[in-house]
Amino acid sequence: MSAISKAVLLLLLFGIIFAGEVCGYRSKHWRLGFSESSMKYKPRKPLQIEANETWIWPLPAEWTKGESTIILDPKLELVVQGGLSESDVLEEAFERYLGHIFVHQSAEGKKLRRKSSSPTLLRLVINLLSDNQVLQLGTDESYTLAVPATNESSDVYLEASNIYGALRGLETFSQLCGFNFETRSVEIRDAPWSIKDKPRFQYRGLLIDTARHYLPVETIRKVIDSMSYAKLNVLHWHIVDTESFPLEIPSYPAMWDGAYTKAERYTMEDAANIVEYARRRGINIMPELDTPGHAASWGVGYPQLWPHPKCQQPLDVSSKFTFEVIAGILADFRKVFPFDLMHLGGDEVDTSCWNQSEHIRGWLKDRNLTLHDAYATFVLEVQTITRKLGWAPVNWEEPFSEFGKLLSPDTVVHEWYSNNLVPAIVDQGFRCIVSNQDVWYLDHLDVGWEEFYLNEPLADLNSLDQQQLVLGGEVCMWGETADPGDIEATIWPRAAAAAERLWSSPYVANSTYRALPRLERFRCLLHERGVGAAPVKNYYAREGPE
Ligand code: CP6
Repeated sequence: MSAISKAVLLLLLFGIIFAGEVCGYRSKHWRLGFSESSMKYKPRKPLQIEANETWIWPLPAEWTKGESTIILDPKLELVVQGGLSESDVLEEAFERYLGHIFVHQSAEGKKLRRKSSSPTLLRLVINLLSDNQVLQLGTDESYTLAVPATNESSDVYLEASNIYGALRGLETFSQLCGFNFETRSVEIRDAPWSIKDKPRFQYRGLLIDTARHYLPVETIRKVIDSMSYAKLNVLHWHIVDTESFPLEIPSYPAMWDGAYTKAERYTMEDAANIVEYARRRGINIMPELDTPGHAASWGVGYPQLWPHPKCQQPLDVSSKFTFEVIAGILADFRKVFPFDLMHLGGDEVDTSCWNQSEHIRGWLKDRNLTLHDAYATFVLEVQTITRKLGWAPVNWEEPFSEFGKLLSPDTVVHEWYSNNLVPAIVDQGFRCIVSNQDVWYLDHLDVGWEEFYLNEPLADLNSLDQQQLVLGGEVCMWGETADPGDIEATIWPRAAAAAERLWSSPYVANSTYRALPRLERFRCLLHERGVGAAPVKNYYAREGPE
């Protein structure tokens, strides 16, 4: 190849690549400690994506873009029309997003606002196709977003089936906006934009664990805020476990004696407020009551639930009182948790304790039950209580593996432990949530974002019927090693990698190489919004000097 054709090829290559805002964190300090010559300052490289791409995280289903730049007026107005002509959820959300979009201008005061003589984009019109305001599993979150090519006399147009799709569209809209530090205005580049978007999976979850470390309500609110930025839609609240029982239970007022301290508790009103706070961001709360294992803290207030004072779990399977308590707790839960799904745990049950208790041994013998039978009886009884209260039960995978055929057919099986159990779960006709512990457990700090990104929930499922039983997936922030001080940095940015896997088409979101600059930028967005996300890549530790 001649030198000239090489040069032309290089030019072409650079032609299709263009630079975005400088929002990477290639610290100039990382070279310290290497040779003297490498310590001189080098400007950071701007983040780059290919010309036909978008920065939006997670990637939308379809988009087209143009080449003009339009300017957004800080006095942008919201107009809601269609199925609802006003919506406090959307009005509040719009105000929040204005705060995110105009963050620099609001910090610098009114004098930087654009003069009204210059044409700016003034209206955001949201057209709702229905007045449905119920948020449930399967609520339609699709939307279309059109940003015009010019400022003059045109609106940004967002259309959605309902307010929750509109919330997703507002998030996308906010990610198209950027502050231009030369003109000191907020602009949208590459207009006109036409975006058609919908989630790949209806269940896109994050687990938090308030038993191993208490999380203040404010921390939970911040986690909910950050989930909405990544379009996650279910917060799985693992409320109680062996270590503590932090939630008030009106039917059994001594139950929260099992909390660490009086300060480290939630009232039922706190719980109801969290549910409503999440709903206003398009996020359902799925509570978990883990039985019969992981429940020793229940016995602090009610010691009769322990098989034996020295052998405190699983909960006493032989006593009526155990199931009365569970029914009471679930009835109390039902008043504040409206989501269709109720997580009943059922994981990691070591039944040997039942054999160490004389009265339970006698109970088993009278009924001719094995320990395994008793475990099944327990889980099935709790499922029955749960179904009577109008929930579909969710269980971790162990009950499925141990006695799957006995489970109620509407059970959602939550895969986590066995590598590749999903095909077996859907073969039996059960719905499934995927949380493969090797790649989607956030407490595993050595697992990188690329592994989160590349986990495919539908791996090895060939038929559409099988695939449709996979509701989606969930990343798990188990609380043994994370507390309010580091939970954001442990969740983000890796949860965002899974969020794109769950939202976006696998045909588009298929390359970590292409995702990297976009994820770096999404992390900047999290920082701008006050979320303490960790570095995507620690360049100091992972790379040598250039
Ligand atoms: N707590 C509960 C946990 C875990 C599970 N259930 C867990 C197990 C293994 C790992 C991480 C978390 N801490 N209640 C399993 C679903 Cl590696």
